[in-house]
Amino acid sequence: TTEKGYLGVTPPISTAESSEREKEVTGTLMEELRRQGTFESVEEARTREMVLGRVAALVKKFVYQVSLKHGLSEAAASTAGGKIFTFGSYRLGVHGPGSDIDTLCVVPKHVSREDFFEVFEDLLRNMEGVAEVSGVPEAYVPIVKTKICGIPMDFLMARLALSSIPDDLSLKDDNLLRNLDERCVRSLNGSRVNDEILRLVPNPEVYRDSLRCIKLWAQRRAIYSNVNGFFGGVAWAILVARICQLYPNATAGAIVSRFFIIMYQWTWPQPVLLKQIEEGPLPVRVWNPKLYPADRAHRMPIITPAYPAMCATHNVTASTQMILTEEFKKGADIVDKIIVGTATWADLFAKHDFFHKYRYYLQIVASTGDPDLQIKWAGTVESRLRQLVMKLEFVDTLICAHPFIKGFDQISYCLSQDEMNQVIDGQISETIAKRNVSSTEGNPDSKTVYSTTFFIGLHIQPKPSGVTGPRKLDISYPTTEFIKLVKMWEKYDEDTMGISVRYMKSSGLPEYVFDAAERQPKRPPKRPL
Ligand code: 3AT
Ligand code: MN
Ligand code: MN
Repeated sequence: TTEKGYLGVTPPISTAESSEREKEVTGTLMEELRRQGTFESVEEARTREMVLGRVAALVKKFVYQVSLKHGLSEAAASTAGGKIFTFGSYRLGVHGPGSDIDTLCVVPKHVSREDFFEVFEDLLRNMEGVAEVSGVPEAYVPIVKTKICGIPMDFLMARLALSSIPDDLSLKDDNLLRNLDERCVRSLNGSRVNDEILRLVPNPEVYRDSLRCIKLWAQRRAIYSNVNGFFGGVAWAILVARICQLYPNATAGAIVSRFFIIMYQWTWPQPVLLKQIEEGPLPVRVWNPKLYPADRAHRMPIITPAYPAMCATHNVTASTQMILTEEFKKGADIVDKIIVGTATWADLFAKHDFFHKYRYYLQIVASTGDPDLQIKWAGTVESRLRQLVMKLEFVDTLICAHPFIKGFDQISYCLSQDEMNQVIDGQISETIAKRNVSSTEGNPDSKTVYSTTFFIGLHIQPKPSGVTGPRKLDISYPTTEFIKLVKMWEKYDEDTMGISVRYMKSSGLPEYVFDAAERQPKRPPKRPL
């Protein structure tokens, strides 16, 4: 801890030990987390460590080879070093089976980004147990994705202004960021944020168990998604860390129970901070609502603890705030019942009811004829859905526009232009849906359409009593504006990419949104007149 005797921007709420009952429910929580399959096997854990050991050696070999290539002496090349830092769920210790290992490769100044995407990628390809290496050097945060011995890996790279990278290098010093390329600053950020979070929680073990619970709950409730305006991994990690600071001696069960009630009652837009925001050596913006109107617009600000401080939740809209708040309340009620023994942890992890919750939905379909292009086009449409949500929020009779956190991918084999139009429009008939690739092979008219379908649930004001006839809801303006907006994408091409928005009753939802166990109860046909 620090000179003030506690971690965080205020003193703790309580430094008391947890009660016997809280300890008891912590035990049942850990059992439930195991039952839900959130932990990896001992064998997988061993594989991860082995893979990380080999990757650490590979980065050193990479730096050594590139150093020689750039004309450094043998002696200088062998002291040039190179070090890996993990971040993401693995670093926090809350990863599940199948999670990736997010790995930052830190290299000395004479090793370039081009070297990383040529030499390092090549070294990876030739490493034993490596499958499918794919580099995306042009990304906002350039990345190499691969799988080593079955473990998915994400590699970022940062080149520091140092001639060698010692094994005991720490990334804590803000001055390391001086004179770096912006992509390197961004690549360093994830790791620096994670390290700060771990430094700022009083008890890492309690923190990990609590965060594992909250992550599972948020995923099940379909509110784990940064792009759609809910909270992403970093935001959840910071929130749980803040509760841990407020109850430094509590067990995980107690932290989780305090989490829901504190988050439900939080007086937004008061920000959630793990430490005071600091200025630093770069000419970059630090989150500051007093100075910047854009920051003032953040509804539920959760601020990252490493310099430069940023808001991890700038995507939250009026609707997603409403939904998050409602979920905090539901969580608080369930946890209260768990403490008194009238509910179980399994109740907390119950699946969301998004596709049963609303009477009306918007269905948004992004389509192309090419699987690689589809990923980019669907990603673009998804990243703009928030704009549609925000425009819908302006519609008078609409209380809430609830975006679902994932799109549904489909491949359709069409035999006519008519069928293609149906798919592009999001009306995939049973005939098309059931057709498979083998039945269309050799047919010259067959066209494959890749589509990704997103849904927005619409909570519409009930009709005032006494008023008859359908409630008017004019969504044509938001819809048209949204379609215009996605078509402004620089790679948009009218001939190869489709976008459609359709308004539908819940009875029109496609079968694939439901689990086998929760097939939508088809209402019996009305009695004939
Ligand atoms: P998993 O257990 O891997 O699902 P995670 O929290 O590790 O959970 P990710 O691996 O997706 O999640 O992300 C880890 C960090 O990587 C979080 C963020 O700092 C960074 N990150 C994720 N996606 C992107 C992205 N598209 N661009 C830049 N940084 C990203
Ligand atoms: Mn990860
Ligand atoms: Mn990742």
